[in-house]
Amino acid sequence: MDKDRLAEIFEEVAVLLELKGENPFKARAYTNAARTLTQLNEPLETLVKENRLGEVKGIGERIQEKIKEAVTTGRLSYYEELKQSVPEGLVHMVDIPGLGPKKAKAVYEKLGVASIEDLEKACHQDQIAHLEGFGQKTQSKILEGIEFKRKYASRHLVSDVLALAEPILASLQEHPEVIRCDIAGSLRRFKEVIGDVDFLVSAKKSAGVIDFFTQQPGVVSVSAKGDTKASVILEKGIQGDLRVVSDTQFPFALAYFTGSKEHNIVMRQRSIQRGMHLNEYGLFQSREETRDPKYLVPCRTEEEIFAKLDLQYIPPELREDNGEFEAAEKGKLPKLLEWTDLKGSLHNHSNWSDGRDSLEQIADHMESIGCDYWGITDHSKSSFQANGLSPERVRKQIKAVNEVNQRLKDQGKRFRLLTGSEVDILSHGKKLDFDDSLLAELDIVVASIHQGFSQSESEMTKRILTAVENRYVHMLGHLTGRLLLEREAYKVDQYAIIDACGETGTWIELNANPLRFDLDWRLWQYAKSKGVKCVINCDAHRHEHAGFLRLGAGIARKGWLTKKDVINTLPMKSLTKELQKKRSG
Ligand code: DGT
Ligand code: CA
Ligand code: CA
Ligand code: ZN
Repeated sequence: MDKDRLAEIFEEVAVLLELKGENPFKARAYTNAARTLTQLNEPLETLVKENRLGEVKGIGERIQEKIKEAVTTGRLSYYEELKQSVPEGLVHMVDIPGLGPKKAKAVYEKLGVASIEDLEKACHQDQIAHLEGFGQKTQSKILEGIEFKRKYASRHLVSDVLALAEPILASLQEHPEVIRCDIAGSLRRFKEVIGDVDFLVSAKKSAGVIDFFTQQPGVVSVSAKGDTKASVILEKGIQGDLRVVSDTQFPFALAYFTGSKEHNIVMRQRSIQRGMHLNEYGLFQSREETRDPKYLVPCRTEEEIFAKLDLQYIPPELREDNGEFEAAEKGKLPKLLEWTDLKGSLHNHSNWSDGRDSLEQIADHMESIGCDYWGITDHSKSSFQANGLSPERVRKQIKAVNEVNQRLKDQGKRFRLLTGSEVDILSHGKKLDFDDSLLAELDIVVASIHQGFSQSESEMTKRILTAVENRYVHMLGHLTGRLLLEREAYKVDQYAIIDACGETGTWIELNANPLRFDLDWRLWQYAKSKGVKCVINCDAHRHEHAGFLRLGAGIARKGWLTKKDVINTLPMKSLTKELQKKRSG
């Protein structure tokens, strides 16, 4: 057990002791010990092995024994027993602003309230206000605290976080004292869902930068402000952390705070195997944990750190300990897709179904932002809630698309719309919403599920497989139907579907709507191994959704995809050829 984990445990022990109403000095001793541990410069193992715990200031004999036990056995029986004796919900209650251990204990003893949910109920029933020492004001503060904790403890879509973080990064970059700055953490790794944003800055002096950061537009409140760190709450309740370091430390801190934790652990191990120590302060030529500059192995950039550990530069999106080390060791990391490789989106909607814009408007806009083509795949008739098209309307739309294309051609433009349909995979009879004869008339056919979500996994899988086996279906749309942070995926055997797609030459969409990112990035390496191509689709319902291409590319990178793996990097001519393959095969 390392000192950070043990420090966390000691903090929790202190809370548990307070909840049990034990002597406050005893609780404080654990809080102090926790702080001492995090500031320790040596590994605990060394101190224990050499019997030198007594040298550490502020740690009494009783706590020394606990440290020994934790370090040698990896467990702390005292902590485990304490935990058993206090309801778990009560521990969570302590974190509510306006409550704390003393009040939590009182509420528990007097009303038997032992969870946040029960506490909220008791507030609404006006029970808390009538407890001795509480009152109306405290009660409403507790309710606010619960609200706050729910909202701000939540997780956020990468798109929302990016929209707030990028302007702040840009403005930090402009600050005169800032030397280098970047975003670290899960946002830099491009996770689909983000906890908080981590900004990192190098500067000669930090005070001005910290003030500047806390005054940025988008900052709603400042939760903490120190000499080298600050935490703020941004709009939508997103937390932002800033750390200011020296420019020498910058690349090391950037690598450390980019994570992931799992990736960092391997990096650390690699440094130890080479007689060094890597942490947020630097890479040190030392067999012990240290931050002493005299052992520093200077590195100007992350590239140099990786090189010192005999690794190719690992792009942030791949830092999940998901095979990147094996590949980087051999210099075999793929050259990841760039979003600018994308030439258009093949699954999109117009005002013929539930989109906002007309065919003319879509063509002009997508041409103006530099696309080569744009697929119009409105809903099919069974999606009546989305104004799905009947076969007659589909045929009319084909004509309308051709007219737009004729106009573009006359204007000497290269851009073209493609005709298509997002055809429903029906829930019964294992069928698609349109006959093959109609599908054969379209440039692009996307098959998706929009109804009958509650079927069993085997039924759902079979249903989708009929679409895969149809020679006119080019690709599957949003395979699992998940909506991040809103709706779980329906049950489906994704591996079986991927296998079948590989066998039939069917593509799978990476739906780039940030609520979906479906197929998930974790499955693309498998899909690739089965020879399945990816299509990064905006599923656009309005012009602004064209921006999803960039987000989708980020997720594709996270899934290790290269330009070659993605169909809509192809120029029009090769795309048209690819679109014919399955049909004629
Ligand atoms: P999030 O914010 O939950 O979306 O995810 P991250 O990855 O941004 O996590 P965060 O903000 O808690 O910390 C940023 C990075 O700092 C994390 O990816 C790795 C590094 N880090 C934080 N705590 C630890 C730790 O205890 N051990 C190691 N090895 N790395 C850590
Ligand atoms: Ca973070
Ligand atoms: Ca953080
Ligand atoms: Zn769609």
